[in-house]
Amino acid sequence: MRCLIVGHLVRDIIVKGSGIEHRIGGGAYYSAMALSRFCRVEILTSVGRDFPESWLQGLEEAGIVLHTIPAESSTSYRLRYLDGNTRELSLLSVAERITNMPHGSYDIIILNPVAGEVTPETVALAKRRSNFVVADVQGFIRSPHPGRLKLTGVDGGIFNGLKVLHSDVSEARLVRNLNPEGIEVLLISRGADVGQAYLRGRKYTYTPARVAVEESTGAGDVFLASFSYFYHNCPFIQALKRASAFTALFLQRRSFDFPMDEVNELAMRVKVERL
Ligand code: INS
Repeated sequence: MRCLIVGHLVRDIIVKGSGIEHRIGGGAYYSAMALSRFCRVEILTSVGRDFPESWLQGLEEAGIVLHTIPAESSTSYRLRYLDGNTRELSLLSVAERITNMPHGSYDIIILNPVAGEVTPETVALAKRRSNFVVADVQGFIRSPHPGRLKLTGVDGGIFNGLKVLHSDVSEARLVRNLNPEGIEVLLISRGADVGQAYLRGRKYTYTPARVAVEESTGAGDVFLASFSYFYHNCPFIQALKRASAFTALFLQRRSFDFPMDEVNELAMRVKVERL
């Protein structure tokens, strides 16, 4: 399987208590790492020369192919964690917008921007290139101007026709005219709490497996990518349970090298109900 992931790789500055860590991040990074164990992954992104070479090498070593639009500076966020699931974000710098796409056919295209870099035209282009396009709301509703994160809004019409759309519950409120029937699967997550999922407009709830989490960076990105892969290959409820378990194991370990057996075992503890 060949997958394209579109969005900025990010220089994350993670602040927890008095500790500071500089790490690679961005929805594209977490989605790509989650998929790299299952598929051939390419990332379409934009970074500047300030992006550490060793981080790019790490991606190449994971077998991920990069298509890079050069930029003056890379996108960078400061994420200050107040507790495992609560954080404050500040945008420090932004790379270039992504307005084109590599040619070729992809089994899955994941649009996972972090700072408004994927335009409605790029969403339309992706829909012409693949019949399995998925997206995360987060980067579509963020202002691209540096400073304390400002949320704008987006017209949900651009998401009609997508296979999967993921949104955090607080972000979903900023999507105007969001139409669950226009999207095959709509996933609305609430951190560790009960989430909602719509399959062609039919509502379900899911209760994620409980794990101890120190920080939640990348949770939505891993959930969206793993769900998309599982949903490409198995029925909806099974895909939802597996994606929720996969995300829980990632958050618990902050690595992707756990065996699928563990995912399948934990998936049995995820409750999905049709309303
Ligand atoms: C993180 C992560 C988050 C996103 C942040 C990003 O690395 O990808 O999902 O909200 O903006 O810096």
